[in-house]
Amino acid sequence: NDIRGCSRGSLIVLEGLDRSGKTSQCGNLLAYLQGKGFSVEAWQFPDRSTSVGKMISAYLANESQLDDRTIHLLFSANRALMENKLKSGTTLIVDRYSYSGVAFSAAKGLNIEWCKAPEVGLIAPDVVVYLDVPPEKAAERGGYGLEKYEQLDFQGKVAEHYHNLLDSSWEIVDGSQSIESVERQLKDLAMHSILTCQRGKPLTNLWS
Ligand code: 2DT
Repeated sequence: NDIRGCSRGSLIVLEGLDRSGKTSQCGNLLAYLQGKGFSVEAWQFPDRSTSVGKMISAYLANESQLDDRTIHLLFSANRALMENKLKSGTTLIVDRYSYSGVAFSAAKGLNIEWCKAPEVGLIAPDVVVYLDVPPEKAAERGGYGLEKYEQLDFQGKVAEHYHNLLDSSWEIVDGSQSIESVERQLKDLAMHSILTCQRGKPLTNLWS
């Protein structure tokens, strides 16, 4: 039973507030798993390289205005297909996914079920790692940039919505710990998830 080949890859999602450390931890985890010889890719949503992604990017930079429902649907239209990648044995480490979609839009007051609807049926992650950092602490980390959602009061609402979305696939990691400590926990969670998928854990779908 070669742990590096044949069976499907794992879908590992990192979620958390802005400045929670997701992006650097995704990079570290990618390097670690590649070093172990796994087939692995790091993706991120929004994918700003596509034409829809460019519209999203302009919106986030306050260069365009869109109705809250319109931007929600653009984020949905920006999700890429994962099933074939996973089935070919590649593990995906994904920086934000549908949970960001629901938490950020619901924080603006949109109906939660409405927010989930366009993403019913997407592949569900095997593990969602939530990097838990209090909004105040995240805001202190070198400050926010200039993007639309990077404001303390709004991030507080997003955090509440994230907590309402928790289910059994979530692992909460205290993102206030040292980078090394967070990294160690992520490696363990990722390895565990990859092995479970290799042993035949079936793919499931979101929000059903
Ligand atoms: P980054 O700073 O990580 O590039 O995120 N967002 C993201 C949504 O509102 N809906 C979504 O579906 C996704 C994936 C979170 C850019 C911002 O976009 C928000 C922060």
